[in-house]
Amino acid sequence: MARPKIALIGAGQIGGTLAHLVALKELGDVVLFDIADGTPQGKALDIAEAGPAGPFDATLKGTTDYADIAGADVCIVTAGVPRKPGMSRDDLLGINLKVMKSVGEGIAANAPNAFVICITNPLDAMVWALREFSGLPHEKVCGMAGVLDSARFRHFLATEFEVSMKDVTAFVLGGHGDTMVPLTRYSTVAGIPLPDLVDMGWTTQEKLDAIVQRTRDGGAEIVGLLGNGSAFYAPATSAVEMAESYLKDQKRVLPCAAYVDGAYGLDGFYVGVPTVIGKDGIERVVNIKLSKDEQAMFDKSVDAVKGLVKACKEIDGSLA
Ligand code: A3D
Repeated sequence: MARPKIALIGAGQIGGTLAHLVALKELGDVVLFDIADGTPQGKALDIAEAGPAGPFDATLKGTTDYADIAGADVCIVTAGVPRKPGMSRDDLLGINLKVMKSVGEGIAANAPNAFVICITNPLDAMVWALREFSGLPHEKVCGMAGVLDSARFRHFLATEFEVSMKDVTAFVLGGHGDTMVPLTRYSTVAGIPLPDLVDMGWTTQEKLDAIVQRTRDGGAEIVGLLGNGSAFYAPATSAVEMAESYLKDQKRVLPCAAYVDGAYGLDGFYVGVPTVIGKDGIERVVNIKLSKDEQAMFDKSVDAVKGLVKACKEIDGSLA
């Protein structure tokens, strides 16, 4: 059986890390695409040369020609520009919207059966635009944010409790931005919800509130430290977890920016929700019951995303 083909659209910081992870995990052969001639070819060759020592078997090709992604099983999109210190994700909208148009058209023409994972920011609006430009089925186009946001939450919690990250689960809903909604009562250590752990004296409500805020600001914290780009190791690892669930039909329950039609009071909208990812793409949206406060936070987050989608429509008339 032929190995799966994984196309990485954008060969920058996240794209290069994705290629390395995909190869190390032997998930398939990699095509790295970018408009900056030399970058995808150089990174593909460098990673291919790591194969013998890895060791891993995978072919890697760098390209500036969309024809090379033909027949890809998975496309992971990071093309565009990242944030600089002081910028919000939303400041990237105008420039990255144009990039989504060319990427959407390139995928539609060459890899229309792929499962597409968008990472480009502002995430929820860009995944919506990418779906519109590509015309692919909604269940085959999604965005990576929730896995990263909940991984950050889990990391902070595991550090606070001094337990293995493997035993910490976390639940994050909503758009990928300052309005994201980390849900403490659905986040646990070995099944024990966080509010119970506060009652048990494992931490205080104040410390928990600070961790929730740090999770919301997780991207900005890295942007501030790096000074010239945004996070890439954790985002790439998170997207690979989603791609693996699709390729191996694992049916993992993972939060991601998915098309929600009917659940959460939404009719046809991309936002972060828990989903089941399997061989058919986003196979299910998990519709949990929210408390009044949680629903209010979720609605605020949805409104922020709606504002960005509206801005996309104003910039590009073909989206209206
Ligand atoms: P960077 O290292 O700049 O890589 C982006 C690459 O895209 C560069 O190599 C560009 O040459 C390339 N590119 C630009 N325009 C095009 C085009 N039209 N077609 C193909 N390639 C193009 O950025 P990065 O890898 O650090 O980040 C990529 C994106 O991910 C940015 O928009 C970030 O804001 C976003 N990001 C999202 C998350 C989420 O959790 C959603 C986290 C971190 C970064």
